[in-house]
Amino acid sequence: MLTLLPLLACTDGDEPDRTTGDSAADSGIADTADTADTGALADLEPCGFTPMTDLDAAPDVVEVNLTASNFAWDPGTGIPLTGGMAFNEAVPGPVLEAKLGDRVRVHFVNDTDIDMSIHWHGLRVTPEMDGIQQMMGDPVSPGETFEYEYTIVDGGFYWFHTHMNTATTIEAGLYAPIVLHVPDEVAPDCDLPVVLDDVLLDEDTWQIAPPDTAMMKLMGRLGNVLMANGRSGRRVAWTKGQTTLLRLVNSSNARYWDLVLEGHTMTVVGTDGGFLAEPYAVDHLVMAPGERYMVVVEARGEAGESYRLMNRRVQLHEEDGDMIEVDPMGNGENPVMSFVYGVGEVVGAGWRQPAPDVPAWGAAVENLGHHWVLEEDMMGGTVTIDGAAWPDVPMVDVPMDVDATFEVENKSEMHHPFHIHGNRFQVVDVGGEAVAEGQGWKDTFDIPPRTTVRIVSALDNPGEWMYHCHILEHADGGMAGMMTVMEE
Ligand SMILES: [Cu+2]
Repeated sequence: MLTLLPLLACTDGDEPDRTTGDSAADSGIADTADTADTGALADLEPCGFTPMTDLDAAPDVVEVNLTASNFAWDPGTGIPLTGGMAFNEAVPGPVLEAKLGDRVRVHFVNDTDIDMSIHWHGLRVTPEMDGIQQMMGDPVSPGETFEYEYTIVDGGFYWFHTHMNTATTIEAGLYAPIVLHVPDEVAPDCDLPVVLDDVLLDEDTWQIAPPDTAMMKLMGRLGNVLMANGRSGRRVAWTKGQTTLLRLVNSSNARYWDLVLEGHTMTVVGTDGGFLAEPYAVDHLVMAPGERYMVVVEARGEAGESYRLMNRRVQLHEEDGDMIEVDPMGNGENPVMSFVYGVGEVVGAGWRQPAPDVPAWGAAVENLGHHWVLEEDMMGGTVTIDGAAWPDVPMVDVPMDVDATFEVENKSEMHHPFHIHGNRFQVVDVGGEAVAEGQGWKDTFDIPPRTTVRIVSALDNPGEWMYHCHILEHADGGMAGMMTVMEE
């Protein structure tokens, strides 16, 4: 039944010869025209990225042009998606690069045929620039422009995406990385954003499958093609000895990734909101939709060797009323990208952990800001927070500049990735079990089924902020509310 994914596995050497619409020529994350592992090195992408062009010469100002448009991009099948959309004609969109303290100006043009707003996921901007006020009141309509402007107050790895009809527009390709440098960062040999995504294609037309079924609205829309940086099968050049910083984001509508990198240890050096106090090594990494991790990898392989970045988690997606496994290799591997060693060896830059900006809170904070309850009624087909669906979820009011805990209780049988705009948080405990020290700032975190997660925040960014499940079908279906951080 599922014939698509084996074709896209990057270990295959027998991909059909198709004319490839090169979708990512301007993405900054280098593209390759050939996904087949031919053994040739000529098709390898350099390890790194090119940021969006900065139009302002001032050292502390980043000014860029950003246009959303209908754009047919190729997810690696060789067949461009006619229902696709893109920022600056690239999927993912071009990398927005800045540094702590910079003023960022984005000249946004909506060249699509639907209303839009841009959300800078994880950035502590002002409410007017967050995309939510526009969503609720004055969207950027087709043909219109909007000037987004904000100051960078956090370093690390973030992303931006549309925040209207998100389940449709993010599936269509409207997302891009944000790389924010901190002063004491030592540049690694390779700094590579990797956007993990999936897209659900109709297997007859190889185009984006029709709108969501009732089941998808409850279970989330899981794709049948897995992609890294907008397509399957990218091959990235590595050299023995080099240090790579992988900036990972899960932009999938609903898919949880369980990421492994063959033959290499990943050392987690940062999470959603910047660098950790204590890096830690992992052999796999679970990422909920919306989450980011920054990991460092030391390249230890030999010339000619190839190592796959894989999703080992098997999830089911619905197709013609049947539940289908996305597991082309039949063994939970699901490669999406590979790293291929060239000849030679370098003395790498190594990695020096930048100074973290993470207070040690722990269980000391007693002020309960709010206790949220997430529920999902499978029979009624509804998802709710505090017994209601957007826009009827009661407003949560909390005072500014007060350390407060929040509890998110998941009464459903599904995982929900909970995302809060405007203020950053740390996870204190999950199901009553304390999270180990070294935990960094988060803006998105998994709430396991039948579990309560406790988080803590300093609530230092005032205004009305949205919070919601980052399974986009749940967010669009009403699992979303607003919180006011009130200035005295
Ligand atoms: Cu959810």
